[in-house]
Amino acid sequence: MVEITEIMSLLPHRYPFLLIDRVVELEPEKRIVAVKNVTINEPFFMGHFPGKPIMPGVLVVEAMAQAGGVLAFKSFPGMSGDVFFMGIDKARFRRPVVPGDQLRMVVEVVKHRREIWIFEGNTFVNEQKVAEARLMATLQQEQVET
Ligand code: BDE
Repeated sequence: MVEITEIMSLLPHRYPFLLIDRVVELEPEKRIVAVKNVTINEPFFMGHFPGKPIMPGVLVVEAMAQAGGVLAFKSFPGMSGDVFFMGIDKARFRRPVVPGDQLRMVVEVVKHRREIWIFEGNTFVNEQKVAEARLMATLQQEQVET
C-alpha cells in the first residue's frame, strides 16, 4: 500500500491534476493497482458537462499513466530522474465515469528495457471496465554533475 503523501513524493503532479489517491497493490516491474475516488467537486465537472457530470476519458487515461509512473519509480527505489509519457495506443472509453465512482486502475508492464516502458492499463468501476489503453513511457535518468 502506498498512501497519498508518498505518491506525492514520487509524482510531481498536484491539484487539479493528481489523479490517483492510493496504491492498493504493487508488484515491482510487473503490476500496480491504484484507486481514485471521483467526487462532484472535481474541477473538470464544471465544464464537462454543465448539468451532466462525466469524467473526461482522457483523464482516466492520465490516471492510468500516473499509476504507471508510480510503478516505474517503485520498481527502482534508488532511481533519480523523471518518467515521461511518450505515447498512447488502443485507448477505448467503455463507460461514463460519474461522481461517486471509485476508479480502479490496473496497470501492467508489457515490457521494459533500460529506458522504454510499455504498459497495458485497464480501469474498472465495480468490476466493470470503463477504459483501457496501452501506454509508452521513457525514463530520463537525471544527469549527474561532474
Ligand atoms: C459512454 C461511454 C464512454 N464515455 C462516455 C459515455 C457517455 O455516455 N457519454 N455521455 C455524454 C453525454 C454528454 C451530454 Br452533454 C449529455 O447531455 C448526455 Br445525455 C450524455 O450522455
